[in-house]
Amino acid sequence: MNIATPPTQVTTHALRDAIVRHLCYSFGREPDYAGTEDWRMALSFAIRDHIADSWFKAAGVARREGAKRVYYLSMEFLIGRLLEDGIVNLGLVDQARDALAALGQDYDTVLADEPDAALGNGGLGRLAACFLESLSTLGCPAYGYGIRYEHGLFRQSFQGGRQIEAPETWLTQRHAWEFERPDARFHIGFGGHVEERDGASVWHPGEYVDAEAYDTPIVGWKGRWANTLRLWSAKAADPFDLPAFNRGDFAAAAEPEALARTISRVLYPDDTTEQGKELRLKQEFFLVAAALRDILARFDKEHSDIRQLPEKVAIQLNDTHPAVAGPELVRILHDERGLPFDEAMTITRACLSYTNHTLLPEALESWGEGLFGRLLPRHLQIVDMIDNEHYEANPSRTQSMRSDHQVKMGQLSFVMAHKVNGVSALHTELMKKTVFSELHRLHPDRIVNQTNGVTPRRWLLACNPRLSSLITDTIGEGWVDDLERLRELEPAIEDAAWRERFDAAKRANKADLSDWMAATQGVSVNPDAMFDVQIKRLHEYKRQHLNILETIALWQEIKDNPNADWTPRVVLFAGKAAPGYAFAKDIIRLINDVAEVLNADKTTRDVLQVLFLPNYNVTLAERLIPAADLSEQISTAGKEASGTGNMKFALNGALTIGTLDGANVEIREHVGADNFFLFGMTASEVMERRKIEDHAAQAIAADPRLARALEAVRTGAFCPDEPDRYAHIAANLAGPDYFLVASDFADYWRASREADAAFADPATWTRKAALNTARSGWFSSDRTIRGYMQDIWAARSYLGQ
Ligand code: 26Y
Repeated sequence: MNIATPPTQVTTHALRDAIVRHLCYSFGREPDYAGTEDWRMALSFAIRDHIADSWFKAAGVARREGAKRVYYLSMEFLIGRLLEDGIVNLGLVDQARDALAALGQDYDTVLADEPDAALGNGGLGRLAACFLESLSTLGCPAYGYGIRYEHGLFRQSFQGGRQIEAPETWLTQRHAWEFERPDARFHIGFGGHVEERDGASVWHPGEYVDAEAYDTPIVGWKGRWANTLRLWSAKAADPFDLPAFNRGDFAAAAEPEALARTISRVLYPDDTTEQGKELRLKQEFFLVAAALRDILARFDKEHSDIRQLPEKVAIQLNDTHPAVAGPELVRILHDERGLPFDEAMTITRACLSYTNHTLLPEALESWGEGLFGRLLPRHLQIVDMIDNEHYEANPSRTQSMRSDHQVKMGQLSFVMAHKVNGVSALHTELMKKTVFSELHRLHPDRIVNQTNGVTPRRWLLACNPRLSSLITDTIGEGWVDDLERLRELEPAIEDAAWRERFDAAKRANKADLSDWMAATQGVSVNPDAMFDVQIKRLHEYKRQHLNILETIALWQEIKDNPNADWTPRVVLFAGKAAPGYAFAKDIIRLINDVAEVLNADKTTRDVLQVLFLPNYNVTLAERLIPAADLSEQISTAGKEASGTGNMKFALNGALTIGTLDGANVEIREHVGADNFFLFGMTASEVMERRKIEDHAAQAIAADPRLARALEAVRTGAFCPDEPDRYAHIAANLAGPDYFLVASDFADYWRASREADAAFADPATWTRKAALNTARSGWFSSDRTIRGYMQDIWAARSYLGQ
């Protein structure tokens, strides 16, 4: 096979020729008649050719070496745009920019044409995408398995301040990265019955849907390795009902196709409540069944003894969503391949491991046994066998996977995994003490921690070229795949001239963001103000309402005393609320209403502005994070499993204002307590505080600022046309206030004013900001993946083989 020149040696000239060749011969367009999308596709194909070379080489090495593969099963991959990622990782930024310029095209315009693939809700999906990139950077043979949703996360807009959801249509634009694999297609069964024959059980599904693979190569740093993201698309097993068609019943003829396709039609848009939707369980089994068949087919090609499976296969469950992998693999090994049940269990457990991403009770999946048994009758039997086997040894059943006529996916995952991990140190400790306390007592070595990380290629090198060049100028480019080397910046931080360069990079990023907001939102903001940013899914535990309450209180105080020396602030929000989560949607509307009033207030708007940017996605995050001064990580302690946005901000030189929650704890340890604005109760103080019945009323009575801000919300100061619009929010915060907004308010205010004072002293601020960058190296997802490879997967790198 002819492998092309190593990517880093690609010349501008060669790349330009490749672009033109693809434009003409892959897309049938002459350069003079090509539009931006044509150029984007042609450039993508030219880049993809080089990625494919790394990809073939990597696959060849893995096959030749009979390598152990890591399989990351996830219902979500929030990959965002891929073109810049590919260009940056291949080291072809200058060549691509120059080649396009030579063709009369603007690089940034062409890159901006790519749709943002939002096949995920938030943190869990984005983590999966960072992990794939790190697995490739580290040369660990791996596949991501997911679903090729036709519609990703909904598109968000605002009407009268309210969130409006519209379907996301990434696939209607041309997508450059995937290869359809008609030969990788499996029949997936659902329903039917179980037949007992000669002491064995045979599942006869009542219906079938086909899973067809689409492969996207994911290239690592310097193109040294590329792994595969394999997404399954649902197709009708029997595409067409010919007799119906011949009868003239065309709708009935097309029905099998339409029914089958609903499985991969939309991403489940809810990261809070499990509504027991049958379709969701179908999606989960569809992913798992297709992935396991694929994994076993690859194993069978390379090996003959199924008992070797754990030596060659590591399967990671990204939360409980793919948890039916446990019973499904046991079913295949026992029912189909004839291994004794015990042995099937041992092999399965040795292959599987499970990551927990939340302790929120409402987000822990469980299925009614009626639904589960109807859709997966044999699996329900196997779940009961697993449960019995497990509890024969351990008679107490308080954390059983089978209670209240439910199948509990968290417990099932725990029992079927050889390792179970949390995603930050605090979260892992809380797992041991709360949801999994009994199982942890039975299996004290099973729970391990792997604190999350983010890929520095996307989240610093690509999204923040100004800061990246300063870093590379200062310490060389070794930091890109050895992020802890950012520590080498520390001596430079003591140099005032260097700090000025750091500052200039941040200032230019902020100016870019201001220009973009003026152009797209029609709002102009002061780029010298502090950019105070909270971007994440809307949820009461994340407490966007704490932020807006504090902003209201600040506005009221500025109005009282407009001539005082206020630190100018631009408070930015972005994030989507689950369509069925009314309270979260009301918080969005409140923030938009507050923004309207504040931004129109001539006495305050020079020092305080508020903006909620619509349609938060990966691309918007890449724009906002490099321009942020202050990162809001203000969840109720004990509720945010880790957070990963918090890491991206620190890495890009923003200071965190935050609680001791999730990975904030570790970020503060790394960057230093002086460079972090800490406030609020600890997780254990939170639990104590909740025992006080009128905790909110007490907090409000003790804090006139809070009382006044809440009163403004309650009486409709921001919505005079409908004064009681937010009365329920005020009532909640004055009453049950489960997330302790009122109780943390006073300390949040204090920390916020400390941030103001620090920002007013630029030399000090810049030093703190730069120290955040220098000391965030540990939060690379390369470090996280090394941890999984060692502690969970027993997998290795094949770089240089
Ligand atoms: C049950 C179902 C509808 C569901 C779907 C999505 C449940 C949960 C989710 C998503 C959870 C999620 O994104 N969790 C986040 O995972 C991040 C990566 O580990 C963490 O950083 C973050 O704290 C956590 O909220």
